[in-house]
Amino acid sequence: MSSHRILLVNGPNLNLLGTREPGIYGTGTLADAERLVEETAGAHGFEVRAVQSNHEGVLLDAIHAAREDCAGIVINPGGLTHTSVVLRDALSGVGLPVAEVHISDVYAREDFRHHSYVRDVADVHVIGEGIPGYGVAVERLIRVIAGHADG
Ligand code: CA2
Repeated sequence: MSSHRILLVNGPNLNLLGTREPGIYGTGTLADAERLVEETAGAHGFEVRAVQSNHEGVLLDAIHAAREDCAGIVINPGGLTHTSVVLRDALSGVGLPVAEVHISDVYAREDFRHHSYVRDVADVHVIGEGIPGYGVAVERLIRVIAGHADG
């Protein structure tokens, strides 16, 4: 492993966390999620680069750049989970370990949220555990980075 940095990617609308829909997403904010990932990763000696964007191309550029200096990616793609072949291609293209996170239980929601283009290019899946799920995801991702196949 050449790098001790993790890329944290949050997709469209996740900047709205904590402002609306607390019944689905809770009351925590994007800053809370980012802090949790930083603290959890930091305890294992990893730095975090956090990116949130409402623009797909910005997310793709961040994922491509991770190839140079990151050991793995934690991503909540937001609604792009269910629509984006290009996001999936970017993740498989960089070849880093990936943890897919969803705050809500997408399988208990509308049918269109049941399919994920990211699912089978991710090594770790944490779904429906709220904001604490980001901490679980980074712990499991670091296990994969360290060479434990089961995450
Ligand atoms: O549960 C998740 O983490 C999701 O990735 C969140 C996405 C949704 O499209 C996915 O199906 C599941 C939506 C993020 C939007 O977050 C908001 C937060 C507060 C208010 C409005 C939107």
